[in-house]
Amino acid sequence: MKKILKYALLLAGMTSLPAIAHVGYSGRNFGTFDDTYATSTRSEQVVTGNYGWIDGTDADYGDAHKTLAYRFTLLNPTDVTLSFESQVFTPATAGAAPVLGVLLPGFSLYQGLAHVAPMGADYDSSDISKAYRPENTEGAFRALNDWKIGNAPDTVNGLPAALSFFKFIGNAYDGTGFGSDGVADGKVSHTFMHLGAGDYSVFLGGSDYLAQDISNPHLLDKYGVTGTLVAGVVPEPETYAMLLAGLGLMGAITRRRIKAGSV
Ligand SMILES: [Ca+2]
Ligand SMILES: [Ca+2]
Repeated sequence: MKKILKYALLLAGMTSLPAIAHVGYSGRNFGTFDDTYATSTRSEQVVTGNYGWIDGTDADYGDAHKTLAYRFTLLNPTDVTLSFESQVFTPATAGAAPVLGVLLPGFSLYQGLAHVAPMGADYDSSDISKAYRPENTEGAFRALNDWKIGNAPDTVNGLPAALSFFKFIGNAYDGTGFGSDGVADGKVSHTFMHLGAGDYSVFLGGSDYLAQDISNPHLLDKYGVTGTLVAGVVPEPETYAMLLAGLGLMGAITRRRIKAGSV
């Protein structure tokens, strides 16, 4: 599998833009939340390959380039639900091809953030990343463990290279394998209870392990995804009761109106 992957990465390197080669959160910052109930959605994000998340569950780690990084910040301890769903769409860029593949999404949540501008972005093949991770690993990404990835020295500002640290909290993935959500429908969701205040990163990618095979005609396909974060304390039961009572009342009024109109 390793040799296959190296060849695949070579191909991927030739066909992908440099901009997606480093860990970045552009377009994928869910925002900052306290314990007030709030939701945030980030749509039309694109990941290459349908295996990026699950490839980081094995002994030789995974390639962070085949994942997407999201971030959010909590000001107070609270619950957070993260949901990801495969999204077929046509990018707004003129002449861009539609993103048609159905992603089987998998993701992991970590405490910590990658380096963000003005610091240099982290990447798998930086000297400091390679020095940190074991030899013969496919990349720095680990789906079920703590992990580190670093940037290059900043020669302009005289800053040394540094490692970012991601402390593993939990994960979920779409599919029917061990530990999956049991239904391969392009959707996965998980609630993390009582997260503390601080910065968090989510790494998302495909969860079809066999999709990384070089013979897969969809090896380098692009997959679209929309992600939703729900933060804060879910409304109290009394609030639900009032809401349901209100809906019931509206339903009764509507039924009465329909009936009245039909007479
Ligand atoms: Ca791997
Ligand atoms: Ca599912």
